[in-house]
Amino acid sequence: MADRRALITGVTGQDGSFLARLLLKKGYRVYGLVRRLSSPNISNIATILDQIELLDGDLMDQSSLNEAVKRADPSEIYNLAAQSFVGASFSQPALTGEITGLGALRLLEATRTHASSARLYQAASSEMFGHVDREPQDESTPFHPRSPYGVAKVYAYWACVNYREAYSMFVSNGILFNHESEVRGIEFVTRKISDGVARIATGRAQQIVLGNIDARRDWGYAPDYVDLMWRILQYSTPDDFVGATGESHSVREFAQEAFRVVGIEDWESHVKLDPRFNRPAEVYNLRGNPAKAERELGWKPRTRFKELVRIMVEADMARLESTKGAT
Ligand code: NAP
Ligand code: F7E
Repeated sequence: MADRRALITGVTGQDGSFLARLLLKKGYRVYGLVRRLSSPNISNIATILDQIELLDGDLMDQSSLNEAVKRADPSEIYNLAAQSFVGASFSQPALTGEITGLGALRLLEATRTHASSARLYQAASSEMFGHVDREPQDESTPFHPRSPYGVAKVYAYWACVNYREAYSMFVSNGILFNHESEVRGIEFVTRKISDGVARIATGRAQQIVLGNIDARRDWGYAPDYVDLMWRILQYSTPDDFVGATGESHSVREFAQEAFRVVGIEDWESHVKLDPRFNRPAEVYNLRGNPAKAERELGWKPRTRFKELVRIMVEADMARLESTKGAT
């Protein structure tokens, strides 16, 4: 096999940590970009630290990206780093634009200058569709982002298309719908619920406080989606693909199913609504059509809604059981 070298930005995050494991299994040499924090955030990659090489760098800093790309000399680059929380993008819009939008441009520039034949994957998002006028959404659905995060992702998406057209680079966008897992960040609604349900079931808490529980999302399982990222970069040409399950469920249904996993039926008595968690502009309903990825890449999400909820709740229950006495 030719020397396959991958550089992953966002390697410490949910998707980055699953993708690093997938690429190691496939025999890649894996480099991960990590930014400096006062306390290193490496819990998701702790068990593979001896198999990957970490490179210092930040999407805010062009020279660090140049150095990381030169050092890794990658055949594939996965840009997964972002300020990825939609809620925070309303309170930190300029920072989100810098990291999630301009950060992608900086990485494209580093790639154009130092690894122009590398294939680059951009983590685009269903948040770009935002206020939708059709269902399900696919690669031809117009963008109408509803948050500074969505706006920044649209910028990054078009920057990628532009580098493809202007410099004939192999740059592809994966327009992925929500995907979750047992290592999903705690502020996202699915993990907030699975963690909250586990706390209630083990007597550590009484309630979960949520915002708009009528919002609907197309939720899949992150390990299925990192496999799609890899397939997108193995395709014959650079292109854009939607990744989704094709089903949508409300936050309310997610909560009901999560409480069902632990045998709590009167779930509504454990859920409090607080407008503090509502967003200035909401994305009410997203459901994707993954037909192109299925047809061209042979990709199919394997994990369905109920199984996803069960995986997440059981993982949080196990984590709390293993730290008995802790809060
Ligand atoms: P995540 O868990 O929030 O991970 C984000 C990663 O970005 C972390 O490793 C974080 O590092 C890193 N990062 C943040 N700011 C950075 C900066 N200035 N420079 C370098 N690295 C920085 O996100 P995820 O859920 O894995 O998502 C991966 C990507 O897919 C993101 O771009 C996200 O926007 C996009 N996306 C996600 C979904 C989804 O449902 N999960 C759907 C569509 C698109 P620290 O550990 O230092 O914070
Ligand atoms: O919200 C509603 C909230 O924060 C989902 C990111 O990975 O997916 C993610 O963005 C829905 C929204 O994810 C609470 O209003 C109700 O309608 O889990 P979320 P998101 O905004 O869909 C996309 C595809 C990405 O690209 C992003 O990076 O749930 N909701 N109550 C709540 N949301 C949160 N966070 N907390 C609540 O209490």
